[in-house]
Amino acid sequence: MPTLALIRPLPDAYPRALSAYMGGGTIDLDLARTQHRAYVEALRACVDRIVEVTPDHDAPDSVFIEDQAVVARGRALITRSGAPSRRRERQPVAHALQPWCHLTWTRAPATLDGGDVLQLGDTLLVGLSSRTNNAGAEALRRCFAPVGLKVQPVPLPAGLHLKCACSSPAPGIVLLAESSLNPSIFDGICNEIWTVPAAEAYAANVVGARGQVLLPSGYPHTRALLEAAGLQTRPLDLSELRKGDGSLTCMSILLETP
Ligand code: CIR
Repeated sequence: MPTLALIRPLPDAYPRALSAYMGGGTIDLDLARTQHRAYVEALRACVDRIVEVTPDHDAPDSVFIEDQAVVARGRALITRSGAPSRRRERQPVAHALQPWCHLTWTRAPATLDGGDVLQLGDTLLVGLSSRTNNAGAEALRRCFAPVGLKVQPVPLPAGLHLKCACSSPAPGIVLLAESSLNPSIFDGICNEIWTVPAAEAYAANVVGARGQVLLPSGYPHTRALLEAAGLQTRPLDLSELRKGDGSLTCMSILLETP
């Protein structure tokens, strides 16, 4: 169970964030900041403590901290983003993780974005995407094999990251956007798959811990599905964060601390 969340404030340069996938449109920076603050407040229900990494106001995508590290079982693999403009973001994230994790660095030619990695029990699913290559998946395997985690690569048919199509709202459960990935990739590594209708695909990315689930507002079917399972939902307006191709998991790194 995660105890701590690492977050990074929204930078002044955020209106220039990469937006080649679901984003685009003019970003209202003040509204984006309000939405990000509401996200951080909602996260308090999921962890004991929130630690803020120093902002980098010249790095437009730096609020999307998830992409800079994969953390599990006391280890952190500091990634090497598939987006060259994002590589400056990793050093401060590594520094912030140092008190709790044994650090390993991803080296060229490997590329890896944290948004492509979903942990389900003893397995790390890794999306092979425009951001993550085979060498990145191999770096992940080498880093986490000593702590008993297996790595299962999944070629991504579409989308920015693996977790744009799926996430885990509670232990053993996968929330999967309809028609996005072959459900057989989850065989033997989760207990149940809950399918989100294609029209609500954006809501397949949620943050869940301690029976609480943060989800984007405006997705009633997904919300009802989570509540019917006894989870408490916290809908959040993400309009300005989505314009920068952001979703919920990408704005934090959750970790278990001793
Ligand atoms: C990017 O293109 O890298 C950012 N604009 C969005 C990153 C979103 N990250 C994530 O979903 N893990």
